[in-house]
Amino acid sequence: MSGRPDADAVVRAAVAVLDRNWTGSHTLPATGLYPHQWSWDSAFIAMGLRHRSPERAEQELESLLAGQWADGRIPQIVYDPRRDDDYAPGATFWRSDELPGTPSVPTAGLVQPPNHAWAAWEVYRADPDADRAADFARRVYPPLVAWHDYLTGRRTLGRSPLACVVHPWESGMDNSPLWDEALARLPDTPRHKVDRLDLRHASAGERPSAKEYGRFFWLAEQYRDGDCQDRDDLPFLLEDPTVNTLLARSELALAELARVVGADPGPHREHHEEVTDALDALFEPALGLHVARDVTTGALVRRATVSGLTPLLLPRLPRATTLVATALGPRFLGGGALMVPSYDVTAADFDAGQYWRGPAWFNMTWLVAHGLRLHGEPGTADRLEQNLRDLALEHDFPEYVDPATGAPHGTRKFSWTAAMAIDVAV
Ligand code: 9WN
Repeated sequence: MSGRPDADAVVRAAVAVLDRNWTGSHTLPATGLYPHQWSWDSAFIAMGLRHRSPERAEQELESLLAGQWADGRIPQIVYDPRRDDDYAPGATFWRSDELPGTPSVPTAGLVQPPNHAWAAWEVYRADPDADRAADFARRVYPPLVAWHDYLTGRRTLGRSPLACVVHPWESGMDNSPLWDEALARLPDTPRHKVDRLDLRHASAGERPSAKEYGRFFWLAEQYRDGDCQDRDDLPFLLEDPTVNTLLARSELALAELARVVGADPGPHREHHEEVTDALDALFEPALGLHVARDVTTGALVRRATVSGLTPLLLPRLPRATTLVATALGPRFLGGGALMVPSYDVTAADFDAGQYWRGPAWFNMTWLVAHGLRLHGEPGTADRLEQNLRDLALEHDFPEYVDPATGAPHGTRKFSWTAAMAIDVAV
């Protein structure tokens, strides 16, 4: 995609953002609002960093892996203890050091979507130093296998090969409409005082509501007080399309890494197929895309969100033609959106500025663009990627944008926005 006049300017500015947010061992999602290391952010960041410094991209992923638990989970957040007063819930909320099998660094007990093995494979491929790349592959393959084993062993709580999320934070799409009904069944009164430290850095209208935060904290408290054990009677248990799509996509990457390190790629390919097939249970014909399944009630959550478009990343997806039509149709891109809205623009409660309830995010647009290219829509993929990098540069790498106008929202100098912009500009 080289040759476009401002590609260099995009890369230069994006690299400056990643340099600014680099701590020496990992990249903060954004200084201020997110002062620790976040799991799926680091994998997206590594995807962009690999073009400028494969070595730093390797360090980014390995610094996250230093937070892995003995049961294989890669935590949502690896805390920097020096910044524990800057984000809630912090390390003192989780008290991970009091549990057996936890690492020496403090972490959250929850997880985030598994895009790590995919990122590790892309970083490996981008590293021109063959010895360094091979060493990296040898070091990361076993912990990445353990991570997938955790998801497929302890998290398949819905009598299906699909992994469950036990908290909205685990989906990475915290206040997505997919979680409304399940959250409505929960109390919004945690014992822990809900510190809204986030509101120092972002306006209330752009962040989850007080009620949502009450429920987020209540649920996190329940999970922590149960020693972060995964049981099928947890109060929030859902199967999410993006979590499982990234699991399946990452299994393909693990199969490639297995080949490199002399392990058997067969089980990874088989698991890829199994999750791809199982995802069909989340397909909702009336909406033309995948939705979440509430394991507690057994019901599908009939809301069209960007999560339900990401199965397009899977090469052998049976519903690909329908998903492409839905992506290009009135709920998402049909009205001329510049990037992919996080929620159905035709829904009565669509809100173009409210976090995961309407705005377009750069990581999700990048994922959907990949999927559209894979399934025969290169023109739309190119247009989305062009808009992605242009809006990123124009608005100082915002967290998310109004999908119709491109108006920026949330924090600025946001790391994965910069990383995605580098990836599509080089
Ligand atoms: C909770 C760091 C994270 C992203 C999530 C995004 C937001 C955190 C928050 O920021 O979530 O994990 O405080 O709102 O929703 O996807 O990983 O960038």
